[in-house]
Amino acid sequence: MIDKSGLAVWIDDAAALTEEGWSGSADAWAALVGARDAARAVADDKGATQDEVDAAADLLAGAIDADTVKPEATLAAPTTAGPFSSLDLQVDATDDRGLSQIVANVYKGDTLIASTQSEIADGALSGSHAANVPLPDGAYTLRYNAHDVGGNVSATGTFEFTIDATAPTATVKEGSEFTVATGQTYDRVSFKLHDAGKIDKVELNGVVKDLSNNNWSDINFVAPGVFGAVQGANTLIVYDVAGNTQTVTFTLN
Ligand SMILES: [Ca+2]
Ligand SMILES: [Ca+2]
Ligand SMILES: [Ca+2]
Repeated sequence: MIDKSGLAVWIDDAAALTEEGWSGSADAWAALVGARDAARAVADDKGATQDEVDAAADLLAGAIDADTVKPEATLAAPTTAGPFSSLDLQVDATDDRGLSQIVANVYKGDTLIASTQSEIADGALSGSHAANVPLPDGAYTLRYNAHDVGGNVSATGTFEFTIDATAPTATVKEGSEFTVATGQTYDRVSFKLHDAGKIDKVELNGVVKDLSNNNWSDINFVAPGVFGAVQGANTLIVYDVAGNTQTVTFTLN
């Protein structure tokens, strides 16, 4: 005697489900419809064996029990809008059943500039995707999400940031009140500093002088004993807010 009672229960359960009410992926719904129709055929087949009945019931049960819960993706980095000399990103994700992929794409306006992703092995319940993306100077939008093994996709998060990959400039200021040159060396020297992404600070022979963050700045009246300056060779490193540097060497008398 073939027992089809278990199969009948799963068919009833499947009949109660509608595509409109289905919160899972389209692929999972298609699999459910296929399993449901196959189960009905087996139920109607008077010649079906118990193995065929049990297999149809298992297939339908698995399709009904599909993963219908979306993963969640969160942006771990960046945490500020920059500017950065390049993009260091990290997206963390979790899922109730298992992740398959985490994606982070960089857009300029509506144009995709760079796509990065990590495959998550073995359906791990949590995962992380990190990437470094070199980009030209400008304003960008990061869009990121996570996919689970059931084909569900998390909400897509967005984050605006700017890139400044251009080093600042340092120009010797003219005028004897600022700069006194004797050939290739100086009694004293002053610099005009500029950066489109704003000057942050200078470092003179390892001595850091923080400057208010502005596009234009100055480092004036550098002479031995001032700001870490010494007689002989000096090294001035100018930093912008993004961390790009310009190194200037000069000799003081
Ligand atoms: Ca899921
Ligand atoms: Ca810059
Ligand atoms: Ca500063």
